[in-house]
Amino acid sequence: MNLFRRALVATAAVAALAGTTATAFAQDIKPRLIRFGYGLNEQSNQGRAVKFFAAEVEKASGGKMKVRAIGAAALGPDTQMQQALIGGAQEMMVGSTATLVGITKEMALWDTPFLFNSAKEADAVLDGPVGQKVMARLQDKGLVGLTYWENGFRNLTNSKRPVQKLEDMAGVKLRVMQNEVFLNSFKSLGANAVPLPFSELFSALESRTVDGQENPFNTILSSKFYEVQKYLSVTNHVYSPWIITVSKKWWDGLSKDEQKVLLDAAAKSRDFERKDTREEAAKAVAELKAKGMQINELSPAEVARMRDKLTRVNAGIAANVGMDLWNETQAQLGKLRGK
Ligand code: TK8
Repeated sequence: MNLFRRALVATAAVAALAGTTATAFAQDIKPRLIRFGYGLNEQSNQGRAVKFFAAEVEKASGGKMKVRAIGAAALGPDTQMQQALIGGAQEMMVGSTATLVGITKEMALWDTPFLFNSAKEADAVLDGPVGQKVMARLQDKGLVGLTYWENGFRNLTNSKRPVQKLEDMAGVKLRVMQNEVFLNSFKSLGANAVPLPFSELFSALESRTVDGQENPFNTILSSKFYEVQKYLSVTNHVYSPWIITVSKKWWDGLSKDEQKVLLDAAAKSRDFERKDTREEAAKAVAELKAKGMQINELSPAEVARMRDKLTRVNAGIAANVGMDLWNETQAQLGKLRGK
């Protein structure tokens, strides 16, 4: 080995040692088991992103922090997991922001029908000051929000008839999330809205306890709703975020290094999840058609009629989340739209 090569090898060895030291010794990281619950199945966009997050945490903590991913609502529906986090019986979860409104009323902002016109707008507002402010409100309630993931724009499915116009909603028994805004929105569209946890949805559709539901394309596909739903109407009536939350009780006992591992992994998982979800959504319509669903778009005139009915719930949301937050959101959206 010549001198130059020997020097190179020595440098590499020192660098490798320094790397090990930094991850395994210098950082204040203890062995931790993190029970991370979620509602969809392992094969869904939610399942893939939780898996990604788990791998990032293990890698960054030198294998000390282990994430046990528990999907398909095996730890209970969103609302039950939220209580487990608050009480400290479970460490982490990801779920719909819509099921958090009973804990933090500001979360209802995201339930505003037609709030965002594009995923780009959603990213800007959720990751910006408004989104961070809403997330920070969880802390007084025993939860720490880490980041928003994309659930997506919601669309309507049912087993009765294609919904082409407002009147077609009449009498459709429609499952909605356990959330007042969704309940009022669909009642005002003429549907018979029934709140149910997601974990009970498939069997409710299968047994015809309800006729329909609304969720993004990805979920209609991954939860196999096409097996029990014939009609899909592309309504894009609201953008749904998911949010990663941590038990504050547990979080407060973590070292700064441990918290950083989770924050960094959350940030990476956000980018992974949004990209993966958007790629899947772009292909989903063709797949759902191939699975036998009858898909219809709504005419612009019908979308306008629906929008008109739905935006009537906006005043109630604004009052509920507070005018300051509402106005700040509208101001940012105005800027984004170049107004
Ligand atoms: C999954 C739910 C789901 C939501 C729903 O836990 O309930 O319809 O869209 O993603 O949060």
